[in-house]
Amino acid sequence: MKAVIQYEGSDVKNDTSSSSEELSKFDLAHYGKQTQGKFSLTQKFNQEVSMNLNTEMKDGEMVYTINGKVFPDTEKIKVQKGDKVKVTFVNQSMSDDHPMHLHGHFFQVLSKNGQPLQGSPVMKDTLNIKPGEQYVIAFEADNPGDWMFHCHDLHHASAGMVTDVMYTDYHSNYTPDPNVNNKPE
Ligand SMILES: [Cu+2]
Repeated sequence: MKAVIQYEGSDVKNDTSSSSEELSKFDLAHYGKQTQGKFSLTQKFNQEVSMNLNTEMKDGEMVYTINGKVFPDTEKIKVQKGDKVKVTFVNQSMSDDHPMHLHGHFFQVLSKNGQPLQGSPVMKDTLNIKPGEQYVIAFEADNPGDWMFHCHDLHHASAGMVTDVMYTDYHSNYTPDPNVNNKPE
């Protein structure tokens, strides 16, 4: 889309398009200077989790699965405060992107398609995983609660691609109002 900006009362039209300019693509695997991040691929983790993301037909409906399961049957990630958790995402869908989003935490991206990140450590709370891609990320369980971990394509989330990070030593005293028709996705 292009829009010409012209100020009220002015006849000057010197706003030219820059659409032919090639802007460099952001590549998170080679962005900035390499420095020591919070996590590394070679360190010890308390847990290593695989999340295979897929698009499947189940009972005649298109669903979006984590390790072949749809929420609430997906495996929860159970943590204790201080745990360091490594997660490997693989997008097995033929044509669906899965922007995976973790509530309440930031994670570091450690590798993309088996290649360790070469630039600055990249911290995110959402990472888009394209079909066929594999990423390894890591986070520290430093924020007790029950947190959603889900695809941020909310159509995919509502059709299954949701799990939880649950702190085993945390108990919420919050009771949702049953009269509020709240759909968490
Ligand atoms: Cu998705």
